[in-house]
Amino acid sequence: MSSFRFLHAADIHLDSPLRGLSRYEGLPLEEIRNATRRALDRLIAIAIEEKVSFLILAGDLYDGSWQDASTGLYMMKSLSRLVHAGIRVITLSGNHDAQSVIARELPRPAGIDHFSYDAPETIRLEDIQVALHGQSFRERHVRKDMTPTYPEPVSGWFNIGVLHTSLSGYGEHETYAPCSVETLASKHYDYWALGHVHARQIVCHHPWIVFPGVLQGRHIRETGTCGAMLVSVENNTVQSVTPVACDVIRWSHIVIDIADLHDLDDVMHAARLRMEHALAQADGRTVIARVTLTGTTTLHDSLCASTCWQDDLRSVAVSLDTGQNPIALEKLRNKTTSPPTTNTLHDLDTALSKLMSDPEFIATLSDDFEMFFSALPGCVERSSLMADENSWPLEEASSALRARLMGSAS
Ligand SMILES: [Mn+2]
Repeated sequence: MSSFRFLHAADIHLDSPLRGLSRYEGLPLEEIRNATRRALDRLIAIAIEEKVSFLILAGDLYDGSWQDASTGLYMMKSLSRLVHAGIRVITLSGNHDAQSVIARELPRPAGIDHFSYDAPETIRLEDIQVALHGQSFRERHVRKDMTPTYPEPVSGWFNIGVLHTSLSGYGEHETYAPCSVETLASKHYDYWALGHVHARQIVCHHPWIVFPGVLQGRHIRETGTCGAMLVSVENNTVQSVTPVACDVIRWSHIVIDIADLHDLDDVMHAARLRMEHALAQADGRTVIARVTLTGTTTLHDSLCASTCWQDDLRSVAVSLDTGQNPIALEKLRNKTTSPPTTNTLHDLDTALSKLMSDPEFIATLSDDFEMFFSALPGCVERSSLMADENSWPLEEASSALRARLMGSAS
């Protein structure tokens, strides 16, 4: 029975670009370019600071084949620092860094263990009696559940399953090595160190099934704190699973409903407050924000007519830069709508009246009604829905529509 701590991370996607940024003056490009490397630096620093026994990287260390060897060399240099500090490293390949995807591999120094591509295997840390079970992806697309062939737990030891998986399906994440909480639980391991799903999530506490999430958010759908999980084990029992932030750039989606604002100055003021809040939340990190304006407003037309407000908003962002904690704008979205005007209503009403007096239009409607009636179950009498054989309920429909339109304007 031993006590130790370890770090569980996944989805580093080293050197993958941060996406969706439009270039403009004031965008900290250099900082953005190196974000995934600096997040890895933080992970390494935390591992050393926290004196963990080992680090698990559960797949997608790389985003795909390297542009050049420097990506792989940076990873090896970083992990070697842990080895020198006496911290073991256990890595696994996922879909993005499957054997068939990464054109070449660099030799790994002793102290870094990489799960086999051929079959599930057990890596044993004898001194602390920890058994890690796992298998790397050979091909990018793994469609079958990999867990049935995972080894039996080592009795009396602390057992960890390492797996890159979409579990039973997670929204936008493609299906890889599908499995369920039940199949994972049936292996009788103590902790499942998963990777692939980029949103941090503790799926289950008995056993622990954990996605640490992406190490550094890379686009506007990866907002909020990103990093790794610090796991504390005492007498072979997990005491705590604590998220630790490793990201150096924080993505934030700021949605502002401007329905109640009167002019663009008010919009800028509201945006400033929200940006200040995002910066305060980011704890010294650079923030990349998308600002989306919503709501039904008379400002809609002027927002559409000019792009000046976008420059104004960028200017607000730039003015918040204290020199160490900038906020950059990824994109500005105008999703406001214009309130219906009396003119629009009048136009609609005229169009409706015109249609109702158009015999051709009435004929097509009659066909629709005919289809509707023929689809009704036999027990519904046609006569209960129509005043007489040749009168469709058109007047009722059009006056109901008129009433709705007038109602929305008031
Ligand atoms: Mn993946």
